[in-house]
Amino acid sequence: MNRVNKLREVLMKKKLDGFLITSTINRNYISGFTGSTAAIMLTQKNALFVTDSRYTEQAKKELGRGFEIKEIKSSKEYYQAFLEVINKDNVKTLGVEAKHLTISQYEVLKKNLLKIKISLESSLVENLRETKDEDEVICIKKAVEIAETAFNKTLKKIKPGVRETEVAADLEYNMRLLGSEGQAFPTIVASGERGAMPHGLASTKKINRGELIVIDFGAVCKGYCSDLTRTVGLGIINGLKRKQYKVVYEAQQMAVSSIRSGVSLSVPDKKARNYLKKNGMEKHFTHGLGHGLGRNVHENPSIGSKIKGIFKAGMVVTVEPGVYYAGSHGIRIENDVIVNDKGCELLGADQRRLVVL
Ligand SMILES: [Mn+2]
Repeated sequence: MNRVNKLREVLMKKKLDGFLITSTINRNYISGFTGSTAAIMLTQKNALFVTDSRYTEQAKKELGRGFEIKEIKSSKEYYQAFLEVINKDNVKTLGVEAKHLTISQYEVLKKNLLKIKISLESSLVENLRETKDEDEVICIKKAVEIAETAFNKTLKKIKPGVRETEVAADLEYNMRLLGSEGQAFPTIVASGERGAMPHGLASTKKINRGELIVIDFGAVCKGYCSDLTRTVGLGIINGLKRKQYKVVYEAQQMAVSSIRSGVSLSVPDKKARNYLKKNGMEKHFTHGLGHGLGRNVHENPSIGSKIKGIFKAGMVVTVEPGVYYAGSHGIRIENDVIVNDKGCELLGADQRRLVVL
């Protein structure tokens, strides 16, 4: 079943006569349109795609079957186009994407669509996006491969006195050369005590001998992201840090081996946390274990000890335990996996040994 029909089934279950898609990513997922300005009004009978003259030709090329394209000249005409469908299909309750509409867009919508009930919905399309089809998996695998290859090249650039920003720039450059459409998110390079900030963006700090460096990065392939974190050392790394690295790696492996379709989303986080606890490190693991990965670098489902729901085959998620020691250092190891019925497939290589440069 195609994505439009899957969404129509959801609307039926939710008793929504229509659904307005305004989020760029959801619109792209449902229709194939890669442009930046358009809205989709979907009902059981119609799929109206409203855009302006900049995108009409592009929409004709990109849209899947079943969409009717309407070109408008001013933003007011959006509402007239919506109203036509609303009247034609007798829409009484219209779902909107509450997470993506601004308050002012919502106000204008209410003012223009006086007669109908507007229902604030969250995650209707996002839930469909949780499980990936084969084509999507190919893109994510490619994005992982690009990120890994680029990272292995960048490792040669990490030397005493090199700034974190230089490492980030080199990594981003290498990913671009290998075909990445951009960065999945701003690259994190956090060395020494900056590593204790889980999301320490690359700064102008110079990297010194004896420091661990947390590098979190991702490539983009056909709109799909990868998300990897590597911790590497420079010079001589003491035994305690090496021990901690080993524990984080083992915690990650335990989490990975617990993932399978049908298992609760809370299980791998608990496995990792318990193992860190046994080693006296769990209070330094200050975030959830991971998250869904796709068109957004963070998408449904979240993977944490308090998250409800189960793993489904086709989900792509990150597994990223980390420990953070304020004033000293941080360690995080992140890999991406695809869930299947027997377990999960690790994308790219795991990082068993601490790489020391
Ligand atoms: Mn991540």
